[in-house]
Amino acid sequence: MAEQATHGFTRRSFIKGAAALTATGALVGCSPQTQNLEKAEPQKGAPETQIFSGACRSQCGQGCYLDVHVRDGQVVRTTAGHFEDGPEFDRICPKGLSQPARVYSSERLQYPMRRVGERGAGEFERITWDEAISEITDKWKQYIDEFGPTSIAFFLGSGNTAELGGGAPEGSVMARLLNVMGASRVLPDRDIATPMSWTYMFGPGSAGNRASDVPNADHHVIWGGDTAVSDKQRTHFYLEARDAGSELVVIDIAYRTMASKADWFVPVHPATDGALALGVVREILEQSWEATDFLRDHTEAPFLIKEDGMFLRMSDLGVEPTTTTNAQGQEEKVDPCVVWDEEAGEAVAHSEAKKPAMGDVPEIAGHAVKTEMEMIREAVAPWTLEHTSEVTGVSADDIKHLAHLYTQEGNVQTDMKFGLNHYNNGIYSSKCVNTLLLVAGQMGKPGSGLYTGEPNFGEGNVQACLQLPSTTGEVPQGVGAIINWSDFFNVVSSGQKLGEPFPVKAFYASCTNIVSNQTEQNETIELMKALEFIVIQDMTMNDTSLYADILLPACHWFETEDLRVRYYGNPYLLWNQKAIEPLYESKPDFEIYKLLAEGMGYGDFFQFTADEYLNTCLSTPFGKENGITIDKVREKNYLRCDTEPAVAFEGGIFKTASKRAMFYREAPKPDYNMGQEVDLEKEKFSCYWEPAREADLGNPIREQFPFTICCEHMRTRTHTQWYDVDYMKEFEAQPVCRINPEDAAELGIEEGDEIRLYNDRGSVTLLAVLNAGQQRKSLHCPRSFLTREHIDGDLARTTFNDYNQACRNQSYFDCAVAIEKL
Ligand SMILES: Nc1nc2c(c(=O)[nH]1)N[C@H]1C(S)=C(S)[C@@H](COP(=O)(O)OP(=O)(O)OC[C@H]3O[C@@H](n4cnc5c(=O)[nH]c(N)nc54)[C@H](O)[C@@H]3O)O[C@H]1N2
Ligand SMILES: Nc1nc2c(c(=O)[nH]1)N[C@H]1C(S)=C(S)[C@@H](COP(=O)(O)OP(=O)(O)OC[C@H]3O[C@@H](n4cnc5c(=O)[nH]c(N)nc54)[C@H](O)[C@@H]3O)O[C@H]1N2
Ligand SMILES: [Mo]
Repeated sequence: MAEQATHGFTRRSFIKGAAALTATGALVGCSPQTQNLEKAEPQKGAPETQIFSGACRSQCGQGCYLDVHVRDGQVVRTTAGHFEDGPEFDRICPKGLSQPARVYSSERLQYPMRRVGERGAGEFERITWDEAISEITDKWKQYIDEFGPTSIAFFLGSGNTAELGGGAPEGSVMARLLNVMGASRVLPDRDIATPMSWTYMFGPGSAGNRASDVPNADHHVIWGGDTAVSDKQRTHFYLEARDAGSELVVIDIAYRTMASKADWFVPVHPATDGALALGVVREILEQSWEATDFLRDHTEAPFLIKEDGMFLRMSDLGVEPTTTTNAQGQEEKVDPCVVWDEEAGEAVAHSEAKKPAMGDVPEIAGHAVKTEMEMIREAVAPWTLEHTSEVTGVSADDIKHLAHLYTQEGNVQTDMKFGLNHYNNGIYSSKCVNTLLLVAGQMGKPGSGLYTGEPNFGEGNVQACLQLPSTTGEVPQGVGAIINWSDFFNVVSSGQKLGEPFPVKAFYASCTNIVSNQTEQNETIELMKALEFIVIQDMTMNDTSLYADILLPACHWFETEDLRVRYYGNPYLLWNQKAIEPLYESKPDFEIYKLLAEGMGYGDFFQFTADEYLNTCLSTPFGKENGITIDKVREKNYLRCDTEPAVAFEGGIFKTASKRAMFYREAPKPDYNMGQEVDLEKEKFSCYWEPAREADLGNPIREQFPFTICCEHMRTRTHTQWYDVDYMKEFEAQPVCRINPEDAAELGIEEGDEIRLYNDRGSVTLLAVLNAGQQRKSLHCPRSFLTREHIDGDLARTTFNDYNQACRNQSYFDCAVAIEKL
């Protein structure tokens, strides 16, 4: 395998290599390298090597701690850093190991530049920093005078997960700049559905158990994720648990790397996981295997719903509501939900009941009522083994086996990843799976629940960072307006938002490659053409940089100090030292934001040092309680932050108002407003499910466009980062499409053929890879290639840019296409 991967590649040998890699999963679990690499004695006379502390800061969720080796002012290699108090988190992967190639990449932006050719043509001239800043701020001031500050829209991507240069979505320095200016903020709207389902049912905050709890599970179910690719540094915990005797189950639409490691692989049709979960719940109830005590004591299953869909509350029994002060200091009405106490034979506030009834509750105070448990039974009734099997493709025996496993075979821990999230029905599928976990009682105890990685420090004290007063005591005016990505093109092209005039003229983006990464690329390109003035701040000449009017070169992570805050692979805050001087004329983002603020006349708002800003960020309740300051992080360059316990919701105490897990909401709210029509009935109950928009096999659109594309995340890149690292192309050289061999035979497609995938939105041409791990009519195309790397078109041109009615989430995988062999 290694030989195949490192020798000269023809296109054909690459394809074979790629297929083999996919099936057997080379590159899995890249292990710590420090021990082997650090022992070499320096050669006599050779320049001394200095080691600086660094971190991988792309949003792959891992955030590995790196030692950055510098010789003669040059980064010469990277190895895994060492945590004295957590060596199980000492990790590095090929991305971390190839960082030096990114530092010295020929794709780096070297100077500020001004567009001279047509938009998108990539023709620029070199300008000075002074020219760049004054050109930008002169334009911005003109727009503000004429159209107001909301005519300037900011977008922050996930490229740099450190606080000064990129940061948490809310609290970064860029967010401060736009708050000071009162500008608009465009939201990326991704990765929302599944996490939102957790908040919806379990309450806000971290929902998962931690790595230290992984060994306590008897079974691990990875549901919709290939962790060997997308959660590399957590995967070894699974493999160690499996070797120690736990069962590894993978529920996926294709046989990918983790399926190859699993004891049991359950293939499911795309976007039907919600249906599968409902079928499993029905079978559990059929066998009376549900966790009755857990449901009664720790969920809202016994809560009563009236015929009008509202909760039966104490006020219905004539008890006046009281008030309390909530965590935000606001007054809140308290009108507790009522349950039927079987022991007392009366209706009481849920917290007072000795034994709440789960069904057969008499009429109370003139109201016919139903428990949520009864509603669950009704909702799953249609999901018979036959029907579930027909929709999901999972056999009746396997559905029964899942029901047995989740209730009769000990502790089950579930890893719900973004395989469910990236469809239009992602919110519903995720809630149905949550329902299964609750009905099975697999939450709130060791070895159960969700495993979502380590908790992180979070976004820091966002409000304090945004509210820092200026030297003259002024407070930033706040975000001028929020624009959802899906609405952005309409707003820009129509000059209206929600039917009111809303001119947007200027766009500023940092840490993102939106042209490649947002859905429906042709629309993104139209958008980029419709905007009057575009500033892009990045490290590379990626697809988005090509559209800039002014390009600002940000320096590489190793060229400036920063604090790594957001990650799931380890529980640490990481201090990144400056290892080398910024190359060319690139600057730290922190400095660029300050220059822009000064140019706008807002310099007074940016008179803090990096340390002052970071200490503000660290001043969360947890930070204060534990005396966390930037100096403390710098003592060892890493600081462990156990912000959450090893077992989430331990003892079945949830973070909801009732402290019970919720299945039902009487007044759900969509999480965005684009003037869309909403049928709120769908949003109320966790057992509501509907098929995906295009990925559903039964959709009539499939007659014209029979295949779906799962544009999965790539092993050798984080989104589009590392596109400029040739070592990585030895493993994933160019865009390919994995297709089931029988489908290929029907279309006369052979391994390595050029094929065109198309629908009404756009098309892409790439190479076919025959792979028996693919279901019929279901394609996998690793995404993250730039347009120029495709034979023709771009994978991102095939996806759609609409949202679910209540959840602002891009549906990357919900995409039907037809295939043409070229
Ligand atoms: N190497 C690398 N790691 C990354 C990233 C990266 O770009 N590169 N990106 C990071 C980010 S921001 C994110 S959001 C995560 C994404 O994390 P994941 O969601 O784990 O990543 P994907 O590779 O997109 O994998 C989706 C998996 O779900 C499966 N799947 C697709 N549709 C369905 C379905 O309907 N049902 C089920 N059961 N399975 C389905 C696919 O076959 C695939 O195995 O990864 C993070 N980690
Ligand atoms: N088809 C398809 N599209 C997808 C997905 C999918 O599964 N399929 N997944 C989506 C998901 S889940 C996500 S999270 C998004 C991610 O989308 P993006 O957030 O756009 O991700 P990246 O491609 O990593 O782009 C980050 C950019 O930041 C730049 N950068 C890195 N460090 C710095 C820095 O310190 N300063 C500055 N100024 N720039 C820096 C990098 O050069 C890079 O151009 O992609 C989404 N797009
Ligand atoms: Mo993501």
